[in-house]
Amino acid sequence: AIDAFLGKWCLVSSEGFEEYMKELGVGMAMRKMGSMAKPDVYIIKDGDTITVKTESTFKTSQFSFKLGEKFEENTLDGRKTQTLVSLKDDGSMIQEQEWDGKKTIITRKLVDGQLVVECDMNGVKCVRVYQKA
Ligand code: DKA
Repeated sequence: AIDAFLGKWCLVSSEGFEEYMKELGVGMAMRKMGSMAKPDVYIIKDGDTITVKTESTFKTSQFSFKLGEKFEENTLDGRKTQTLVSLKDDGSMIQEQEWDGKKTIITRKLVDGQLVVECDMNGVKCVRVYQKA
């Protein structure tokens, strides 16, 4: 079921990202760069290891995981989180990040062939849409 997520994706729209980053605690300089970046995201599978690589002129980073197994993630904005990625029955992929007693959830789902990424931190939500390259 993860297979539909695999490939190269290009950001085509973004709503509420600035506010979401602010709620995460991202500083102003990085928020500016984050808002301007139009990243390409590669989702790759090798056996049961999945890698999500985010590439932009501003920064490139990646994380790898196995579904249902907690791991330590170093996020683009420099947080070190305990992260768990799982697949829900409806086919969406849920990434839960926990750090310093805080928590954010990033949900990825496929809608009409596009990858829709929804981020939620304390109810501050953002939606980013990617198109298959
Ligand atoms: C995405 O994949 C968004 C994922 C959330 C990134 C949060 C931190 C970014 C700071 C520059 O489109």
